[in-house]
Amino acid sequence: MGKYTTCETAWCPGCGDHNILDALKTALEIIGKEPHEVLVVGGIGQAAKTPQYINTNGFCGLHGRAIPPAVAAKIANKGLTVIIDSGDGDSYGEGGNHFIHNIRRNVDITHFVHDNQIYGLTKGQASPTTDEGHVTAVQPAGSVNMPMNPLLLAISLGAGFVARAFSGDKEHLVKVMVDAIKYKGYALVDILQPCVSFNKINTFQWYNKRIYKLNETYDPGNKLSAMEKAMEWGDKIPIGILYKEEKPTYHDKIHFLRDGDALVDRKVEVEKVKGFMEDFV
Ligand SMILES: Cc1ncc(C[n+]2csc(CCOP(=O)(O)OP(=O)(O)O)c2C)c(N)n1
Ligand code: SF4
Ligand SMILES: [Mg+2]
Repeated sequence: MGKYTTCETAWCPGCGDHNILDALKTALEIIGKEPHEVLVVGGIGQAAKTPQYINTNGFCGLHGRAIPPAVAAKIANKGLTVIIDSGDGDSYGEGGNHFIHNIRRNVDITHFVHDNQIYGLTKGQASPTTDEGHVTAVQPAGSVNMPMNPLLLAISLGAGFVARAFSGDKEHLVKVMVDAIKYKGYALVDILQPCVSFNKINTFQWYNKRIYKLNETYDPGNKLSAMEKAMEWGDKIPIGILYKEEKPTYHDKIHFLRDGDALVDRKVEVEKVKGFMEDFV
């Protein structure tokens, strides 16, 4: 048995979440960090239960609030490998504002989004990535909103690692996860994840018919091609690393964080702090 273990989950049999949890475990085994060196963070939702199912450090935030504690943990403890594992609603809907502004910060964290194009836990309402016209129990005439394109948004905001994977292709998913975790800076992987109970449209078969892998002739360093690939959705859906660029992280730009020990390992100089506080009395 490896260092990483998972436990029984409350997910439906056949749900795409199972493969993502397995792939995460395999990716962490490959990377070789100890479980205590890793923090997995979720918000609320089916996907967001992941931190409860793997033997790393874990944190469950409020709905839409996976990104702020993940960023805070990395700022406080730069030695931690910080991974967000959460849903499309959590990451792009309730957490949309955090998604946008933390891309701009480029903190060195990895963001895996279980994108089932639906609110799974609350039984199938439209999420930000639900296709227009998709009929749900509370959108009986079909979703009227245009779906959000998280990959295009992330690339346009300057994210340095933007990828898409599919929960039905675990081998490929593991490879993308390993590259994303190793990347220095904010890395987004949107993982297409069929919700077998509440999304009867975007099924394993639906994705299998459309998905194709980007091959070695594709250049992930070309931003315009990456944007074009991010917009490809319909009869053909590309998976793989759409965009990759090395760039300075938040810690690289703030010397106080970059140099010296992690904040959690520094001595707090109480007398100095008292002095500052007295200025405000
Ligand atoms: C602020 C807030 N709004 C709504 C909810 C209700 N809620 C809980 S989980 C959920 C849906 C989660 O969807 P997603 O993030 O896509 O995860 P999934 O269950 O599909 O994996 C909603 C709407 C909540 N808990 N908090
Ligand atoms: S409701 Fe959907 S997302 Fe949630 S566990 Fe079941 S199949 Fe998976
Ligand atoms: Mg969802």
